[in-house]
Amino acid sequence: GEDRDVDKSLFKSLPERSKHEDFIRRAVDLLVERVVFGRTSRTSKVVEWTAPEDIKTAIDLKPRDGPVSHDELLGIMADVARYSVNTGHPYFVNQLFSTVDPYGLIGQWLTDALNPSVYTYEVAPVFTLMEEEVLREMRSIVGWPEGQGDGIFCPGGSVANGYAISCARFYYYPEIKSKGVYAVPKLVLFTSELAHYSTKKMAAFMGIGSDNCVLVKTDKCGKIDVNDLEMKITEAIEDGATPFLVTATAGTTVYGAFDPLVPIAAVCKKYNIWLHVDAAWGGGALMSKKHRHLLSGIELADSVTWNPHKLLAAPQQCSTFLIRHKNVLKEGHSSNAKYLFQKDKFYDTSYDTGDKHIQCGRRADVLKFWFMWKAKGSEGFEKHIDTLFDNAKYFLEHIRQRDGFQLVVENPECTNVMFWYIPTCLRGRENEPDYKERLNKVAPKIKERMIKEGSMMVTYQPQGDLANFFRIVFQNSALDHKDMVYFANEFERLGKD
Ligand code: ABU
Repeated sequence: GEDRDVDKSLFKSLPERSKHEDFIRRAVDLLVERVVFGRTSRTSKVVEWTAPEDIKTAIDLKPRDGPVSHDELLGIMADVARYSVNTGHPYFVNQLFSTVDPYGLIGQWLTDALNPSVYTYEVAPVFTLMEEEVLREMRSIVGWPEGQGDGIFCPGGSVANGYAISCARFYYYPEIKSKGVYAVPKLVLFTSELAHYSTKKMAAFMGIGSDNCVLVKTDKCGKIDVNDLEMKITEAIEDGATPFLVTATAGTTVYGAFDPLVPIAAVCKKYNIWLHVDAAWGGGALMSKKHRHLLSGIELADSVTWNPHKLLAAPQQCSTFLIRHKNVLKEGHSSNAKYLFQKDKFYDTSYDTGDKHIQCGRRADVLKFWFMWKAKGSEGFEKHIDTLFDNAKYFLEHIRQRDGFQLVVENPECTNVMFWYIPTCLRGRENEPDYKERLNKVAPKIKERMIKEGSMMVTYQPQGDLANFFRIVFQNSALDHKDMVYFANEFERLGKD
């Protein structure tokens, strides 16, 4: 009965339980009032910019020998929130993640309150089954019949892209698992010059070597050049190397470009190469009937990275690796530790799914996403995606018509919009020799002003020969057209000479 539940709770004795219960209730109130709702109105600041030395003064960061009181802890919580970036603010459009979804947040809190580690069914029964169901549904949305295959939640898109390398390599060369890189030919993989840096990084991490991650040219929209891909594959073969993987991108990090998956899949088939699609960013568009054509051909992939914490706005971190081949993850990564994955348990041990991961202990990232899915349904996600694309289109059309804005990519495909803001002092001076050098300084200056005022957060970057330009990213469907006008006005205000 209830008494037994209390005995089994976190708290050993009643006085201690009361003490902790009081603290937790006050802390949750503070979270709700000050963090979740207190800082997300459009009139509050996105960030309270503070220099490192001032944060060090404001918050006692050093762990101390003695405990501090609950009141002090609550004060510390408020300070941590105050000096942290308010990523749930509507004007935080800096990154490929932003808003804190209320259902996602509660799912995350429930996860943390349960404190699971998803490796065996015995310690994570619900999460194990939830993962199975959600991953199957995601595979089915990708387009694999009946959601066939396998998948995992993993710590970020970079790691998911690493799993693609590992699975592809194991698929062609199973001896890699025990004999290592010494037993296989010189392997090369291919991705576009605008793909996420993780593929190159993972090639280095996995002993393939970053030089053997060949970067393929892109066109002016940021899409991979399929002719260049095929040429580079044949060159590698002529040089005696063995191409084994192409990582295409569905939604590149900066331009939001979608590589043409159907012709890439044809090249992969011709040369017997694994096709991985990094849809960490763009994968969410699969939920929309209107926009899923952007990923057409994804069903031809051998594996896919798809991060619900990006376009679908699940809380950080929620990242998946999906694979069409049923047993490769398990066979490629299992190590059968007997202290954890005992085969003589009383239940069906195929539910002990942890051994297909390279991690041991693992957060249950599924619940927050599952809970959001339950709360909104697939149609809620579809509406969210359609709103994001609509806002991006509105912003694009708006700045097209305003003086001082110049687009980097005329027709961006995703919800990233890239542009230069040209202050009046630089307008009409494009042909002057120091124009690019001066333009290069504009974005960092505007960024400094916006951060110091806390009025919005938008990132900038150079790209190849291009001077620093802004990339605004729409990932929060609580924004509306008025916000789009606000952003343009802000660039104009902050970009005054
Ligand atoms: N994969 C992380 C992307 C970071 C960003 O541009 O928001």
